[in-house]
Amino acid sequence: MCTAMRYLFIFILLALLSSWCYGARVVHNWDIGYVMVNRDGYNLRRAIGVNGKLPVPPVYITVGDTLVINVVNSLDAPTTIHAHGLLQNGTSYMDGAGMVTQCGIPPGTNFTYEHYVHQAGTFWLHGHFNHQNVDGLRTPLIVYDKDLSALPMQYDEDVLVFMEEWYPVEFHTRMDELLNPTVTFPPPASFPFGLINGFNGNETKPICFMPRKKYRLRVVNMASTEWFKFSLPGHILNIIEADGIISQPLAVDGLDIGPGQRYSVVVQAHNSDEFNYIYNATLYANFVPLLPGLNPRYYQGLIEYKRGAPVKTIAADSDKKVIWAEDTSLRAFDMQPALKVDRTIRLVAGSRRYKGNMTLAVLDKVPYRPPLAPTLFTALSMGHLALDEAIYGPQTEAHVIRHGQVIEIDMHNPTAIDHAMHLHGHTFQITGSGPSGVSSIARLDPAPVKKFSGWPMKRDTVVVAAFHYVKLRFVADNPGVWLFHCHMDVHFALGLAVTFVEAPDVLQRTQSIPKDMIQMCLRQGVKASGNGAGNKGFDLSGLPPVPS
Ligand SMILES: *[C@@H]1O[C@H](CO)[C@@H](O)[C@H](O)[C@H]1NC(C)=O
Ligand SMILES: *[C@@H]1O[C@H](CO)[C@@H](O)[C@H](O)[C@H]1NC(C)=O
Ligand SMILES: *[C@@H]1O[C@H](CO)[C@@H](O)[C@H](O)[C@H]1NC(C)=O
Ligand SMILES: *[C@@H]1O[C@H](CO)[C@@H](O)[C@H](O)[C@H]1NC(C)=O
Ligand SMILES: *[C@@H]1O[C@H](CO)[C@@H](O)[C@H](O)[C@H]1NC(C)=O
Ligand SMILES: [Cu+2]
Repeated sequence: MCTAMRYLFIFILLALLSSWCYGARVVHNWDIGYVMVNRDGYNLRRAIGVNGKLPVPPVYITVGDTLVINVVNSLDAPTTIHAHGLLQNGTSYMDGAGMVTQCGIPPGTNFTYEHYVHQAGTFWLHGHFNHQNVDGLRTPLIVYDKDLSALPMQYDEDVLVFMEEWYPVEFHTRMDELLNPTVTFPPPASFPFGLINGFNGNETKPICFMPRKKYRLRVVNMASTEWFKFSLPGHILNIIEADGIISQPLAVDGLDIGPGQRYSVVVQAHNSDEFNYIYNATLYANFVPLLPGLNPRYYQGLIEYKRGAPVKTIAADSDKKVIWAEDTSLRAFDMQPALKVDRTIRLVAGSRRYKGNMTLAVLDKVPYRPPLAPTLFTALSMGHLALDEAIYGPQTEAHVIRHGQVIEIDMHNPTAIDHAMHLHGHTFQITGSGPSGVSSIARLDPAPVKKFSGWPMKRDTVVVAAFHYVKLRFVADNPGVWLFHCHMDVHFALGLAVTFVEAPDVLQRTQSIPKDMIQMCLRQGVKASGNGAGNKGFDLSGLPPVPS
């Protein structure tokens, strides 16, 4: 072997080794700005796109890669990007939660997110400042596995099915209508259209199947308030993943997916290409009236085995019960038993009327409102006072949790509306669920406790059904500041959120805010240190009063 060849060989070997050990650096440049789009076939409206486009193209990486997103903010408002489901272990400041882990990126400036991705699975990226996700700033993030043989089922091809809802007006317009006591409920823009893979519902492109192959369909609900039911009559859906966690395979007829949730299902294609098939995607909501043509909205797409082949209609079998996947019917593949609880935090969702007949939402005591300094910056700058919940300001609903403890969230939903609860920085075990006898004035009736035998599923977003509770457990092994909030943006905007300040003492020893993130605050006159009001000690003057 000649020298040059040998060097080339060593170089290739090194490149291979480094990409194996450290993964690739995958760089995306995102210029976030307004676009005028007609996505539903009726309404030309202003929306938020990336590089002048909507939908934002999905992002694909492999586990071990570093995902770099260079954001340029061309909006006239601050922006942030959250990687939904990535745990940000050691990098809480990269979580992108506006005024929780960072100030918004000011208009006309740029900022680079760097994510060291150690989790394979189905995630998504979305705006997390003033609900810009609802106006289009959202896209799937697919993290491919390196070693498929470790999965409970094998497959040949990966297929993405991402669904969104699309409203005729911008989010702030809907919120104004909702908060206006003179506008009767439901406000005019309450019945969105559904988008599938970026296209207006029924106009979506066919999904191509080849006979005998196995497909992993990654089904993502990026909707901000609505649910999707997804089914593929004539095929069985074998769930193997939910929210980035591998599950024991579970065969179902369909998925019932809450806002923010994701599933991977392995589907065995038929042996012949004689027929094409239909899949159903139904958009629905239970917080507005059911109205024919408006709620639910039924959509169909084609599973195309051969172009032009006849569509095989599968008559609904009235004898057979259709099995829909539920959050609580899954088991984790790693068979981790339920954790032993050190501390239970009881949270009760509710909605209350405040001054001016405004109805706001609460998850604990008061409607969540962002503080005047990002909560993470408070946790890092207040020394030993960071362990005192009071310094974060009452509106942040801060719960300080201790390093290493197993936390149980005992979440009750005594409202007539389902909520899709998302925890940043952790996946949680779902260890119990059932009807909740807790009324909004916190009366506790004995509720049957559904014991979860076996291996509780872990995920990052759970649907807490109306008049039900769930118990969620996680180890506080990820120091940082993590939001726990309803992923229905309307509810989140009304206040349905709390903040977990996890191990601020450890955080202070192990993490510090990059200088450019401090500058980002100061440049726009936002406090980058101090308590929740950006002041010293317990002086919270300047914080807006708690709604009464
Ligand atoms: C991003 O900001 C840096 C420094 O603030 C600047 O040098 C660079 O040109 C900016 N890049 C873009 C694409 O705006
Ligand atoms: C799929 O949609 C069609 C048409 O709306 C309906 O007849 C059929 O029952 C649906 N199947 C499932 C499993 O939802
Ligand atoms: C989509 O197509 C199906 C089947 O033709 C139809 O039943 C449904 O109403 C359509 N949905 C919308 C929103 O137009
Ligand atoms: C609030 O509602 C009550 C009863 O529904 C009504 O009497 C009152 O005038 C309303 N107040 C405002 C400020 O709209
Ligand atoms: C974070 O990293 C630490 C150290 O490697 C580990 O012990 C802990 O389990 C991790 N936490 C999460 C949530 O991944
Ligand atoms: Cu909700």
